Amino acid sequence: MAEAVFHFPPDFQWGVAVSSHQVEGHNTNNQWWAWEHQEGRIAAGHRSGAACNWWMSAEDDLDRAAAMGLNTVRLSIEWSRVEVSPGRIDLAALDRYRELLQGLRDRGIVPMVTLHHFTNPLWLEEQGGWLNSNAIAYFTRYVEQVVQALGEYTDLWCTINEPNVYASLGYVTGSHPPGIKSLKSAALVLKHMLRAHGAAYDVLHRAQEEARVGLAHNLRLFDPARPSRLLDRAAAWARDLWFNQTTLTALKGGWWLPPLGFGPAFAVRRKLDWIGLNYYTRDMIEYDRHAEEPGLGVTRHPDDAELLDGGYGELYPEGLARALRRIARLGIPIHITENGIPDSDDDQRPAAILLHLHQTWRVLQQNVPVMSYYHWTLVDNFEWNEGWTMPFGLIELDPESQERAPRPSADLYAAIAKSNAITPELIHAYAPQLRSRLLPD
Ligand code: IFM
Repeated sequence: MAEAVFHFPPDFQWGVAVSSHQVEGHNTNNQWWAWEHQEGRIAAGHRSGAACNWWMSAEDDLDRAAAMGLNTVRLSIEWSRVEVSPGRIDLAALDRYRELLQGLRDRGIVPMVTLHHFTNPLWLEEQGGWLNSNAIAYFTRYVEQVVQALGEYTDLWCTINEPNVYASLGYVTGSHPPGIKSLKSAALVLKHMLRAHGAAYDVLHRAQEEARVGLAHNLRLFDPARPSRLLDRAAAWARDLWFNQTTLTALKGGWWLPPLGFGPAFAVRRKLDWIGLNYYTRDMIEYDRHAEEPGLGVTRHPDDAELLDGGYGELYPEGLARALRRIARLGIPIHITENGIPDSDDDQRPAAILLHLHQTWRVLQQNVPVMSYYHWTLVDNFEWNEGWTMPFGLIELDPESQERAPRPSADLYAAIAKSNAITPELIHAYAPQLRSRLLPD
C-alpha cells in the first residue's frame, strides 16, 4: 500500500454546508419564497418547494453524512420559522431544530450553526429589511432566543453568511430580493449587517462563555485581465475594495472604508473568534467604457481557463490558497465554510475537490491555521435564482421524487475524510489526469 502523500492535521474537521431555505422546504414566511413566486425571477420558473425536505425528514441525509465519515455539518436556522412575527417565537420550530442538532450529535457530528443565510422573515422585509437600522436590534433579539434554546447543542456559531454577497446581489445588481440597484443602499445594508454581527457576537458570548463566533465571508478574487493596463488594475481594485476589503478591514482593523463610511468601526472591532472563508472562483477584470459601471469593468476569463457549468466562472483552485493566505492576516483560526462547484454529470467535481484540498494542504504546510473544510454541498439544493439548474451536491437529488443518487465525488470525499489524507490511490482512481500535477515522479 503506497504511503499517503497529503496528510491533514489529526484534528482537522471534514464537513458539508447547507442553508435552511435551500434544504428545508416550504419556508413560506420569508422574502425568498415571495421572490420565487414572482414571474421570471428564477431560472426555468423553478421554486424551492419541498427543497430537500429537511424540515420533514433530514435524518436520512444525516445518516449519509455520517456514513461518509464527516464529523461536522454547517446548517442555518431559519429566522422566519423561529420568529414568525415580531417577537412571537414558534416553540415547535425550535423543537425541530433541537431534534436536528441532537440528531447530528448522536451521529458524532459537530454542528456549526449559521444564524442568517440570505433569508429574512417577511415582517422584517416589509419594514425595509437590512436597509432599516432596526434590523440590528431585531437580529440580536432573535439570536438571543436561539442561543437560549439551542446553546446546549453547539458553541460554534456563524452569525451571518456572506453579507457582501447579500448586499451585492440584493442592492447592486438587483438580481436577488429586494431587486434594488443602488450602491448607496448596498453600502448601508452591508454596514448594518456587519454591525449586527458585532452585536450578535456580544449576545452569544454573554449567553455562552465558551462560544466560538465567526462570520462567513465570500472571498472572490479580482485580478486585472491585462495587468499592464492601469484602468484594468483600477477596476479590479475597486471591485475588491467593495467586495472584500471593506468587510475585512472592518473586522480586522475596526475601521470603516468607503463606501461604508470612513472612521472607527467600534461595533465590529475584535468581534471575531474565527473567520469563515467561502471560496468559489475569481474574476479577471477588464476596463470597458461601455460597461454599465465602467469603473468596475467587466469579467473575462483567461483563454486557457477551465470553465464551470452554468456560467459559474473559472475553475481556479490556486485562488483558494491565495484567499486563505489573505484571510490569515486576521490572525485567527480559519474555517473553509464553503467550497464546491456546480456539476450535474460530476465530470469536473472529483478533480476540483482534489485540487482545492491540495491547495488547502499546501497552506497548512505554511502554518495557516485552517481548522476545517465544509464542502458545498451534500445533496443538490435550491440554488437561489438558478433554481434547480445548478447542482452543487455530492449526492444528486430529483426534487420531484426526492430520490437521491450519490455521485462518484461523494465516495471520493468520504474516502478523503475517512483517511484524513489525499492518497495517490484516490488520485489514480478519481482524477488520473492530475497525476503529473499532484504526484511527484
Ligand atoms: O448556494 C450558495 C450559498 O447559499 C452561498 N454561497 C454560494 C453557494 C453556491 O452558489
